[in-house]
Amino acid sequence: MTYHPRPLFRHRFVPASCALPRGERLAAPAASFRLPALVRLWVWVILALALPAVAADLALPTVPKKPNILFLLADDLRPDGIGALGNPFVKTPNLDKLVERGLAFRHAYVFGAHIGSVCVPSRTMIYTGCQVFNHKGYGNGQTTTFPQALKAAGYATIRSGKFGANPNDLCKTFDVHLNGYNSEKNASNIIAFIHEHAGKQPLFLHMASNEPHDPQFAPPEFYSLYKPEDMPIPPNFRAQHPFDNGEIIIRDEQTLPWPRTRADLAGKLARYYASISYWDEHVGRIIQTLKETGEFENTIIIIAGDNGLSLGEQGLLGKQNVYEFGGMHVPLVFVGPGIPKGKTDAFAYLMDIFPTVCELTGTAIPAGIDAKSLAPIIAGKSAKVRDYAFTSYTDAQRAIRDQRWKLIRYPKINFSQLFDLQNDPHELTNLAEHPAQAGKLKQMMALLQQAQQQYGDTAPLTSEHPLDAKWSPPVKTAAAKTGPL
Ligand SMILES: [Ca+2]
Repeated sequence: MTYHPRPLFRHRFVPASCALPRGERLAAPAASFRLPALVRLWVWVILALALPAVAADLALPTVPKKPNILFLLADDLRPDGIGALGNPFVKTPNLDKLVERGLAFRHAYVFGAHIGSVCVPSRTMIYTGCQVFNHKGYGNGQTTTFPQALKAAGYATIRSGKFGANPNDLCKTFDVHLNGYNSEKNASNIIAFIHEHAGKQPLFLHMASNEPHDPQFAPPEFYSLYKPEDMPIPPNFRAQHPFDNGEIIIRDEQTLPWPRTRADLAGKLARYYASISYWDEHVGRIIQTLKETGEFENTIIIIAGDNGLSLGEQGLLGKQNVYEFGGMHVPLVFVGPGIPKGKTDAFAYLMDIFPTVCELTGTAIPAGIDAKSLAPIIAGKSAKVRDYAFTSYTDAQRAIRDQRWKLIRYPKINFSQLFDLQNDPHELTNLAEHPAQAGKLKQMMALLQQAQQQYGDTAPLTSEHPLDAKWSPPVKTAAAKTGPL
């Protein structure tokens, strides 16, 4: 697919009074005359001076117009949270139409989180392009932010969305930063901004939705779309996680009681999908507005979640784990002019969105950021920009994966898990203790140490005095705890 800039002049208009009947030509002048020599000389001088400017004007229609950017970031959206990404249960008609036209990164991740509110480091990395161990760049306000880079390139920028558990100081670097509280109001804020600025400047529209984060808000008509008894239960569902992963009873994990039951989980899934459908409805309103204002064909759309979420997998409910169906694995889709249709297994981080958008819009990528532009993958010039994906959660969990193997290390309990993702995508069989995989375990551990060194992660992978891996749920647990985590 090639990029076709919108022509500066949409129509070649010829007034009817100037049109000639077919086959007729303009008659030659009936007579000619010669100007005096001195006057002819002056005419040539004036023409020589004026021609370059005229030529430059004539060249204008070939200069590509900067595309608009619509960045849809949902809160706690899993990589299977959109129908067109392979989920037959969730209803997302508007997002499906976009995803079907775009390029989906199936191995996209949050780089890591140093606190339980995974949203905060994730969004900080998205807005700075710097990873959590980069103390010079991460969230300290000393680097150029994503909106600042686009603003310097001429964009009008707006963020409407979640305020809680969010780097609000960084968000203030958007021209407009609004708290819409829900998808309906966030979409309305974005729509008003489109009407105000479309056609005057390229637009950077960032909807950072509150949904589908618990309590999975949606109006009743969306809840009625899903029946708990129809909800699928994941193949790696467990009533309780088998060991203490270092963050086993945090708030997110208390949104349902222990032991997990299929009935409780089905109710939560139904609410989760309802909240996604509600978000989808209002994404549709934004798309409709872009179409009505003639901006849609010149808009690059990015669809992502700020972090993933376990929904019963391994007995977990939160994003404070590094399983594939956990907190770090996220959806990421690019759609729009110049972007091919399809899927890629290339590894990507959410923070890569920033330099990728810069490259796609001809905007300078700020120096000193850790993120990498995915534009070479989008353009089909390269199959990958990384050989592996490293993820982390506090000092309690580290993971490294390549296209087949994944190692998870729990340093506080000196425990490892090795999974063959090619044959075991649900991480059901731990091969770390399997004698036949001793070499692979050693190799992946070495790769993990290499990644730690690369990114400046100094956390130890082994404890001298390991904690007890056994755990018991609290006797008293409050169901459906809510908050901005
Ligand atoms: Ca989140």
